[in-house]
Order: sequence, then C-alpha cells, then structure tokens
Amino acid sequence: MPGKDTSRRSFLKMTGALAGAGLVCTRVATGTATMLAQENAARSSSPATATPPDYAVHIVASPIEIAPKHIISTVTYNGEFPGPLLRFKEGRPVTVDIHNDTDTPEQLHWHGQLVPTDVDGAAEEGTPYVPAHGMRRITFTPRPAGFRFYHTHNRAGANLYSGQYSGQTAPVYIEPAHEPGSYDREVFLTLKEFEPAFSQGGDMAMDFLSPAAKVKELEDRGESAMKASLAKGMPHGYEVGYGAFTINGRMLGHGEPVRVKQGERVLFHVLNGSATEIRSLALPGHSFKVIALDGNPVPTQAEVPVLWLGTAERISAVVEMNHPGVWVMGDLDDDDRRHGMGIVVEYAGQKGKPVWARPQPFRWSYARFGQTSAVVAPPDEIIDMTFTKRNAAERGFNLWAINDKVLPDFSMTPTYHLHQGKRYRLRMRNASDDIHPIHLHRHTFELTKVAGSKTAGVMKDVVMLGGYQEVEVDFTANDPGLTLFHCHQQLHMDFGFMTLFDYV
Ligand SMILES: [Cu+2]
Repeated sequence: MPGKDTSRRSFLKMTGALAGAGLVCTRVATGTATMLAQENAARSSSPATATPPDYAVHIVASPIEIAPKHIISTVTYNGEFPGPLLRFKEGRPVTVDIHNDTDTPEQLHWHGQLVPTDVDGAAEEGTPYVPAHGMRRITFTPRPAGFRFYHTHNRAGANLYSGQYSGQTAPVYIEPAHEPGSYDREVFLTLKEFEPAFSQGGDMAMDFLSPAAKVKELEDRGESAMKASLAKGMPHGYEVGYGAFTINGRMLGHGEPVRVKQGERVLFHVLNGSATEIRSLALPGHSFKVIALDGNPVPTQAEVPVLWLGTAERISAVVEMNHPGVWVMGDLDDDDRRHGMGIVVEYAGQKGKPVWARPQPFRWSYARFGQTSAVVAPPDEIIDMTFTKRNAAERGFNLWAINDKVLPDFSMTPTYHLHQGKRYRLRMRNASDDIHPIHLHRHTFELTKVAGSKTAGVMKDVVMLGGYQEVEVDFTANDPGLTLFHCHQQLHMDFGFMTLFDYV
C-alpha cells in the first residue's frame, strides 16, 4: 500500500525534524496547537525527557568544504568535520542525546572507552540503533582518561557513502587527574580521506614496521592461496582509494595553519580517522616525543621523526618548536600529501611558502615505547587466531576469515568465552600481506609480543599486525558483556574479519 507507506514516511520525517528543532520551536514560542501536537508526537516517539542533555550530537547529511569550492557531500556530526571535540572528566557521568537526522539507523561507537554494551555502539553487542529520524539518550561514565574518539559503527559493504567512509568521526578527550607530559598547549588533528572509489589494483604493500621479520609458514600459506586464485582467472579483490585527503577537514594549504612560537611545546593529539588507510606524519626539522598511544601513557617516552598510525589509532606527542620557519607537517606518501594530507605549521614572524622535506628512513616499533625489561605474567588462557584472505571471493570483494570462519552476517553467536577476572592472551597470526589494525571493544590490551620480540607496558585498543607477522596481546576480562573484536579496516570488517566474545 504505497499511500500508507508515504504517510508513515512523512510522519517520520516531520518528527525527526522536530526532534532536532524542538528547542528552537519552544524558544520562538510558535506554540500553535499543531506545533505542540507535533512536538508531543516527537517526544513520545523517542525517550526524550525534560532535562537537557550534557551533549547533543546530530547525525546529519551535510556539505563540507575541504578546500575553496571543493565541497563534499557526506554524513557528519552536527554538520562539522571533524565532529565536535567532546571533553569529558574521568568518572563523571554524562548524558548524551544522539539524534539521527538521516534515513538510516545508526550506531555511534565510543572507541577506546570501557562502557556497557547498551552504550558502546555496536549492533553485534546488542546496542540499540539510533533510529532513522529518531533519538537515543544515553548515560555513561567516561573512562579511562585519555584521547578517545567516537565514530559510526555501521557496516558499509559496497556503499562508499556509509560507515566510516562518511564524515562520522570526532575526537574525545577524557581529562585525567594528571597530564603525563608538560606542554604549553594542545592541538587535535584528525586525518581523513574523502571521495572514495573502488579499484582492483591490489593493495599497496607497506614496509615500515619493526621488527620486519615475516613468518615463513604464514607467507607460504598466503602466497599460495593468492597464486591459486589468480591462476583460476580471478582478479584481485576490491580495494578503496581516495581523491581527497584532509587534516581537520581541510586539504593541505587550505586550512588555518597551526601557529606556533619558538620554544613552545605543543602537544599534538593525532587521530587516524580513515576508513581503510594507514597514515604517517612528519614535521621537517622537528621530532615527536610520544607520550601516549591510543590515549594511554607509555612507559618509555621516546622521540621519533615520524608517526605511523593504523586506522583508528591515536598518538599523543609533544613537539618542541625549535626550528623556525613555515613547514608542511604531512604524510610521507607524496601523492597523498599533494592531494591534501598535511597541515601548515607556521612560526610567529615567519613568512613564505610552506616547506616539506622528507625525513631519514625510519621504522615504527611499538616496543620502543614499552618497558625496557619486558616481564609479563603468564596468562590464564591463550587464544590462537589465524587470519586468512579469500581473494575476490564475494562478488569481487575479498573475504576474511578468523580460523577459517567468515563472520556469518549479523546473526553472530559468540565464538570465545571469557571468565571475569581471568587474563587472556590473543596470539594473532596474519596469513595475508595486508597490515591489519586489530581492535578489541570495551577493553584495553597490553602488547606482549610483536613480530617475535617481547615487550610490555604498552596499553592499546588497536594494534597493527604486519603482513605475515604475529602479534600477541594480553587483556583482563574486566568488563562483562558481549565484546566485539575486529579488524578496523572497514573493507575487512565488513567482509568477515570480526568475531564476538562473551562472558560465561
Ligand atoms: Cu584488516
């Protein structure tokens, strides 16, 4: 019955608009009977209450200008990209109204926080969707302190307007009692690509991780599977490339520069908000003193010339401004930087065209920031996981399997069972040549072994697992409830690279 359908749709649209504009209606006192009736309908359709929330986030389709006359159509938080920085205080409860002003049910995930499953923002854990043109009010206690972020957790599949291909990304800072470093001011940077498109060129091999050692057995397995697939005439599975690259929503040269003074110590909080890409960042003539990874203070603060971040990773690093000039802080990839992945750093009193210079070759090692003597208590249980790729196996998309099991859509039953208080080790083996940024929800893990080298004390919620390498992470089961585990590369998580833990 198309007539009925149409009226229902227009009702939803109307109430959705009012849920967003409710406050405005009240304030301008257009209080006709009709308006009040509509407002009541809006309130009864969602659990709105009389008390205002601490924060309101609107998921809304909006144009964003990433360079003059270069305007992107995407879905954002509050019409901005990145979305508004939310500053919380550790342990102080907050109420957030999440309004969904789009036609698609949405999930807002509080990445890196230890929050209950009904708040976390993952359908697989049972978080209710924020209905299309509806609203959800959530209350939670932000923790732990540090640099977190929020983003959509929708599956995108083949839809490059959806999920993290959209502009639904924004930083969160949970104020700690004590900052781990001394600095003069903070600058938040969100790295993000736009204008995604599919290609079949095969993924670009990236070689920057240390240790670089590969596991022969994994390599043989991955290479022979790929050879067999190509021999059958299969093309390479789809990968995603981008036309435009931004920092804080502006292409290099088109945003406000980071204005600094000589001698200033600037704490950069860098977020890789990409759906699929690994990013690097360098500032010619300067070094980054890394003080936190994924928002968690590191045991050893070390200076590095380049930052590397897998999808969803965060790095907090202090730069001492001791090299006056006008510089490009940018990605090492020339093509991506020329298409926008950078931001100008300008010293007071300095003029001229921003200068880029390539740093000396450098390998990224998590262990550099770990405890110098790595002693880790043995876990109660070891969980082995091997990740494999099935080239172009699903309508041209690669499928991803964990121990030969591909995520069975959304009817997910938990595969791994945890006992509260016990300590688990995930021994992850990558039988593909892609780097996977592996993410565990609602828990923080400790890196204990990276590509054969032991380490300790680096606490994270995403870790890059190199091609044909092994990584081990330990975590304590201290946050009961369904817990999602997945590769944070959108194209991988959408096509099988996901599993679920429960507590028994
Ligand atoms: Cu992956």
